[in-house]
Amino acid sequence: MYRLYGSRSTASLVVHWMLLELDVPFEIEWLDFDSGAQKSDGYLRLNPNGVVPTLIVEGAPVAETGAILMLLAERHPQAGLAPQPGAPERPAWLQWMVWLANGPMASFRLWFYGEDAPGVDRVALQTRIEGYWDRVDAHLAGRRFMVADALSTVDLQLCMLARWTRNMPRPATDWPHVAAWLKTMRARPALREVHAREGLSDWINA
Ligand SMILES: N[C@@H](CCC(=O)N[C@@H](CS)C(=O)NCC(=O)O)C(=O)O
Repeated sequence: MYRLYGSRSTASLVVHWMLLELDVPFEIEWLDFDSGAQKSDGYLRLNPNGVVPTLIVEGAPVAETGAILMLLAERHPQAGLAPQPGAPERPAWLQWMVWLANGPMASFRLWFYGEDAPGVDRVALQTRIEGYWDRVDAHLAGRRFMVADALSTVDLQLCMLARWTRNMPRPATDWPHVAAWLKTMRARPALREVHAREGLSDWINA
C-alpha cells in the first residue's frame, strides 16, 4: 500500500492522479500548509525539503514529483505510462521528464513562491514560462501525446502545470495545440476523479 503525503491543489495532485490511473491501493495524509505541517520535524525526516509530494514506497520515503512518477511507471509497467527501457521512445521520455523538473517545475515554483528568490524579475520569468508553452505547442502539433503516441507521465505532469497557469497572464489554453491536447486530457476519468477528490472545480470543465 502506498502512502502519499500531499496538500490539495499542489504538486502532489499529479501523484494522486497517477495512483488513480494505476488503480493501486493507497492512502493519503493531507498536510495542513497553514499550520506549517510540511516543515514539522516529523515530516522533514521524510522530506528534508519540506515540500510535497512524498510517497512512501515499501516503507521508504521518495521525494521529487518527477522521480516519484518515474518510479511508479517503473513499478507498474503494465500501465504503459512510460516507454520500457530499450524502447525507441525511452530517450525522449527521459529527456522530457528531466526537462520538466529542471525547467517548468523550477520556474513555476519561483512564480508561486517569490519569497524563495527575492528580486527575481517576474517579467523575465513570465517570458521564460511562456517560452516553455511555445516549445510544447510546437511539439504537440500533429501529435496526440507528448511521447510517441501514448499517454505517459510527461502528459500527466505537464497537464498539472497547465492548470497552474489558469490565473497567469497567458494561460496554457492560449496555445492552440496545447488547448487541443488539454481537451483530451480533461476527458480522462482519473483526472476528473482526482479533481473531485481534491475538491477542485475551477479548471477541469473550463
Ligand atoms: N521540487 C519539488 C517541488 C515541490 C513543491 O514545491 N511543492 C510545493 C507545493 S506545489 C510545496 O510543498 N510547498 C510548500 C512549501 O514550500 O512550504 C518537486 O518537484 O516535488
